Amino acid sequence: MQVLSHVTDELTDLIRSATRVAVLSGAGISAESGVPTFREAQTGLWEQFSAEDLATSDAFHFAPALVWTWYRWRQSLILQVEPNPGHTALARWQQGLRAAGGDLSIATQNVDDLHERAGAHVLAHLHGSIFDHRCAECGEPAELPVPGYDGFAAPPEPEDPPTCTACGALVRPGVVWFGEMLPMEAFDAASAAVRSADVVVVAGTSGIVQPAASLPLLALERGTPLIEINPVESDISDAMDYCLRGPSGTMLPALAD
Ligand code: BV8
Ligand code: ZN
Repeated sequence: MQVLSHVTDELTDLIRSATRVAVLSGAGISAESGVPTFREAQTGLWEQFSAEDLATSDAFHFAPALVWTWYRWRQSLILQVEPNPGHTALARWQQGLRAAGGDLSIATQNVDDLHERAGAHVLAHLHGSIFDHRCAECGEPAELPVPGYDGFAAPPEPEDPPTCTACGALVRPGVVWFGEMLPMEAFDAASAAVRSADVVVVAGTSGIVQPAASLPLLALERGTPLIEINPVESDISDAMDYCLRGPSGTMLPALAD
C-alpha cells in the first residue's frame, strides 16, 4: 500500500489507461458541500443521539415524529447546499469515459442527490434516497412537497409523519435503515461494476458500514488496483493499493482531470 499526499505520475498513468472505473462514495464526498458525515456529532434536537441510533426502524416505531423530522431537516440541508469539486470531477470523468466508449460507475452509500446534481449518473444508491418516501406498511410511494425548514437553523420541533393514502399507516423515509436489507438490484449492480473495473476508487467512506464497505474488496479477486481517498485511515485502508490522504474535493479533480 502506498500512502500518498498527492497524485503521483504512477497514479496518473494508471487512471489514464483505465476505461472502466468503479467508484464507491461515502458521506465524506459530501462533507465539503456542508453535509455532516455520520462520524460527526449530531446537533440540536438530535445531539443526544447518534445517527446510527436514529437511522433504524425501531427508532421510527418508538419516536416517529423525532425520526421523521430529522429526515425532513436533513432534506432541507441537502437542498440548501451544492455539489462540490469532488462531485463535479466524477461527473466530468464519467462523461469523458462514456464519450470514449468506456464508463465510470458510481455506487454511493449516500442518500443525498449531489452526484446527480453535479451531472453524474449514479448506478446504485446502496442505502436509498432521502427524497423518497413510502408507506411503512404497504410500501405505497408518497409524493411530498419539499420541507420548509432552514437546514442550517436550529432544528425544528418534531412533526408527525404523514399517513399513507392507501392504508392509513405512517409514511417513512425511503432509505435503508440499520438492520434492513440493501436493495439487492443496487448491490448486485455495484458488485458487477467492481468486478469488471480496471480500477476501483473509494472516496469518503470510513469503511465501517456493511455490506457496502466490503464492495471494493471484490476488486481483490482480480487484482484490480484499489485507490482510497480519505484525509484519514479507514477500516478498509489496509486493502488499498494507494491511499490518497486528502479531501475528495481536492484529490478527485487532481486524479480525474
Ligand atoms: C444489514 C441510510 C442485515 C440511512 C445508512 C449490529 C446490529 C445490527 C446491525 C449490525 C450490527 N453490526 C453490523 C451490522 C450491520 C450494519 C452495520 O454495518 N453497522 C455498523 C454501524 C457496524 N449494517 C446494516 O444494518 C445494513 N443492513 O446489515 O442488514 C440483514 C440481513 C438479512 C436480513 C435483514 C437484514 C444496513 C446499513 C445501511 C444503514 N443506512 N444510511 C440514513 O442515511 O439516515 S448507513 C449511513 O452510515 C450512511 O449511508 C453511510 O453509509 C454510513 C456512514 O458511513 P460513511 O459513508 O463511511 O460515512 P462515515 O461518516 O462513516 O465516514 C465518513 C468518512 O469520510 C470518514 O472516513 C472521514 O474521514 C471521511 N471524510 C471526511 N471528510 C472528507 C472525507 N473523505 C474525503 N473527503 C473529505 N472532505
Ligand atoms: Zn400504506
